[in-house]
Amino acid sequence: MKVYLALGSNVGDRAAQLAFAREQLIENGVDIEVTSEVEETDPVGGPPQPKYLNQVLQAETDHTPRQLLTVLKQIEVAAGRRADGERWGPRELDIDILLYGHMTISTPELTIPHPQLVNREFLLRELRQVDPKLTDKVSGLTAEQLGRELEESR
Ligand code: PH2
Ligand code: MG
Ligand code: MG
Repeated sequence: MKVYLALGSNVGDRAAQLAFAREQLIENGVDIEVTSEVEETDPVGGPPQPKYLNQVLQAETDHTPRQLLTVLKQIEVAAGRRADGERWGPRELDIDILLYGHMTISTPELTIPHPQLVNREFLLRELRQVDPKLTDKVSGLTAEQLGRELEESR
């Protein structure tokens, strides 16, 4: 299955933690195919906190969404993230599933597509770097068009 993941870090050696995430993903059955640039972004939501480094990846995996989520959580913990951290608070490493094929999932643990995807300019900008033609089923717009609309609405 083709998946799109978002990496984020705003505590410690941010670039090293993103590199650790990419390395661990590959070791755990998530084959990274395309990477966006690593971008420094202002924090969105949560308490006052340092700037993030963010990056979007396109990957291929045989894991189910739930298995993939378990793998991502293990990598976050291995990078030093505390499980009891504040919602939207600072973190060593965050790995989110933006898209899992064309699947939509809505459970307490997992919402796919990622609910913040269309609200965060940097996610759309990075997503369109890895796949500009990717299309949103609801609006019929490509990542490129959605990103431009969001930028123009500011
Ligand atoms: N993640 C959050 C909260 N706020 N802001 C930026 N810029 N980047 C993030 O990855 C981010 C955030 C919680 O997941
Ligand atoms: Mg997140
Ligand atoms: Mg997360």
